[in-house]
Amino acid sequence: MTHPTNRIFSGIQPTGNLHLGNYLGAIRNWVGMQKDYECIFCIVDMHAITVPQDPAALRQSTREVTAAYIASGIDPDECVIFNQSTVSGHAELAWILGCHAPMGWLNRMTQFKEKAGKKRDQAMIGLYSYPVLMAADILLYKATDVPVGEDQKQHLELARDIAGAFNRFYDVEYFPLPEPRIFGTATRVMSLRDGTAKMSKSDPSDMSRITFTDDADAIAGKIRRAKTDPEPLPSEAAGLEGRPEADNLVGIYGALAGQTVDEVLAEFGGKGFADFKRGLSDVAVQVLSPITAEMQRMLADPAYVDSILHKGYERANAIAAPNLAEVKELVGFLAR
Ligand code: AQP
Repeated sequence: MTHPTNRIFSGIQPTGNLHLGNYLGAIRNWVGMQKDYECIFCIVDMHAITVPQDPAALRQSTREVTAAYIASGIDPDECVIFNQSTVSGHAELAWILGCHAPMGWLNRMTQFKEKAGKKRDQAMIGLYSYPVLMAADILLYKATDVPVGEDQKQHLELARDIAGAFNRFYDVEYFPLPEPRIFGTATRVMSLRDGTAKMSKSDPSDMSRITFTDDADAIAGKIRRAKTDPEPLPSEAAGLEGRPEADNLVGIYGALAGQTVDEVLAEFGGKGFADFKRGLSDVAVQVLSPITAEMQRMLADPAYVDSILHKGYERANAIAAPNLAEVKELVGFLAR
């Protein structure tokens, strides 16, 4: 049984406009990994429908996320880029793994609790079993490493537990246990309206996030209206404690400009937010404008985007299909 030695799997849900959090927390790090790893970057449309989606919007978002990957610097010749639903092995393996994952493990998942809220009984089974599908995504390719944000760490640990349970039950080292790659430098970007809430596609307020479809004026407007506090910026990182909005904006500036928090504060410490926000707008526009322009250029030619996804499907399925056949054999399913 062969195991790849350095294969990455990661994905983003096509649930709306990608935002600065997706870029700084995920995509930008992937760009840096493609030289050292065999990379599979998925647009996880099956995960997207764990909450209601409009079909036309889902199709459009799938193309947008694909274009955003490539415009951000992911090379479609080097990396496999595809949408999850085209490779049926994800659903098939999720079923098999779901038969090896006790409900007690899933009951601990905090994302389900947060997303289902108080209406737990009305939440869909798909939302509940989301982490099993995520385990299938990773294990279908025997990925060795998974870049994850802090928020997805618990799901990855579950994927490792499920892989271990499967291996033990069939008494075989079939699935490698995927390692989390949590970036020390990855930024957890918070909402522009509330420094304690994650910047998110599903936040009802568009003013809470900077998206890949915002032009320079929109970016500047959102930053200008971002929530702050009345104090000037501190001169050292310790002074950001208890000031979530200031902390978030300084963190974003540093991530975009490639500076540490102390370097940012060395420049802006003692100044008011008006000066700082002008600087932040400039650096945000500088980084995002070329990406959004390239994305728009690609989206004007949907057939090109679809051709990338089709090529990605063929490459992904070529890895997935033999793995799934081996899994079915181990489970004891008679082949056609
Ligand atoms: N605010 C964030 N800061 C840093 N990283 C973030 N990511 C998302 N938001 C931030 C990272 O982006 C990747 C893909 O996320 P996803 O779309 O699959 O799901 P999500 O984490 O649930 O993102 P959203 O925007 O909050 O989507 P919705 O609103 O649809 O649930 C992940 O690597 C994530 O860490």
